[in-house]
Amino acid sequence: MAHQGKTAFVTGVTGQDGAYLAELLLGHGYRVLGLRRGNSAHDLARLEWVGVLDDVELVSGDLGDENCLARLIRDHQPDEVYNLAAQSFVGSSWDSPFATSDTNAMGTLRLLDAVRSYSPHSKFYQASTSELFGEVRETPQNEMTPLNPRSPYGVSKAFGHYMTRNYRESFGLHASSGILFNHESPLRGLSFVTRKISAGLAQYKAGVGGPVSLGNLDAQRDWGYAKEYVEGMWLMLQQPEADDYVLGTGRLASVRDFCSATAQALEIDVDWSGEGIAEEGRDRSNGEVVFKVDPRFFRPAEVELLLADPSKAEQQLGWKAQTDYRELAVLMAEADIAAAGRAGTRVDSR
Ligand code: NDP
Ligand code: GDR
Repeated sequence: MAHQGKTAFVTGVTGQDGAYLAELLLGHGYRVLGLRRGNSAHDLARLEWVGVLDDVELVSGDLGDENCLARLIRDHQPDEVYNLAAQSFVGSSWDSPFATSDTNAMGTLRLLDAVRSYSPHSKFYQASTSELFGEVRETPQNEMTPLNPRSPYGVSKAFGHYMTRNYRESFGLHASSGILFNHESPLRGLSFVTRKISAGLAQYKAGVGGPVSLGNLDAQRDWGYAKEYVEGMWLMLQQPEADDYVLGTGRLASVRDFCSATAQALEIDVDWSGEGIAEEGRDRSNGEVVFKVDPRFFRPAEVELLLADPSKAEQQLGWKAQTDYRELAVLMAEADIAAAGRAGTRVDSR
């Protein structure tokens, strides 16, 4: 396909946000180069799902390989670089802190340095996160809130965040960080709690799965719809000056609330009882346990509450989240009930 427009280089293109961002950029007429580290058909499923697999130009590489990143940036001179690749599961970051840090911290530096050395005109987007705030001291959180990360993932992302700012200030790169609060979709990985709930409950509803085992039901998050958030990423790179922006809905819900919203979407009437690790949710229609607590899913250090103040993005980018967590639960449940019973929808063990 001949492209008259800009070229974007997207790391993490096989992930949830990568697929939606590729769709958005192609819609704007971009040539999209996507970094792919794997070689299985499985990792292309999301690009296929959004219908862009044939339009994204996949290039092989890894954030661990600085020569490869330098070569790709030098050869393609992209107008925009979106660094979405990461070991993005907070829970695994305690098991693999070195690999998490190498990808999320050093990988970001490798890419920033390739841009600085070989294509300094490229605009750069860094996938920063509300996990930077960790154990919060003020609520809601905005761009000025002090960082206090509470997991190896959060610490690794703090390095990437500060390095992006440092390259902006030191070398004049147009490098922006999006501090994005949790955003979900039917493309969300099966380990993350919202998708674990929607896929698990859809399997229960379809008669092919048992109860959904969860950790901390009291954790509260600001959950939005991923498809809307990639628009915010793109808008950040269309600004005359690079900057940092918080994206979120400005509304809170607990893990338990998300369970109840998903159950409602699937017309399962849940009766909650018990406390702590004895808490459970039963299907009123037959008394079967549909949600239970399993201490294996508690984290060594929990982030109890994250709530965005997205007013800067609203004022400066004209960006505003549209979908709240209940609507999100409905659209995820609908996608998972359609898929339930088909291969490849089993809920991960963690
Ligand atoms: P996913 O986990 O769905 O996608 C991560 C992507 O990174 C995958 O394409 C994965 O490839 C790729 N990747 C992992 N390690 C490497 C590596 N060493 N080299 C190259 N590619 C690699 O994440 P999301 O789409 O949900 O998130 C996108 C980004 O935004 C991440 O950086 C995440 O930390 C951050 N973020 C996400 C939020 C959310 O709520 N979704 C909120 C805030 C920030 P493969 O397919 O091979 O595994
Ligand atoms: P998070 O998302 O850690 O916020 O990181 P996740 O969905 O994993 O957890 C959210 C909250 O739910 C609690 N929880 C469980 N979590 C999982 N995964 N599995 C469970 O069984 C479970 N039970 C309760 C967690 O303890 C937590 O409090 C996501 C990722 O996308 C990051 O990459 C991103 O940076 C942040 O969102 C913003």
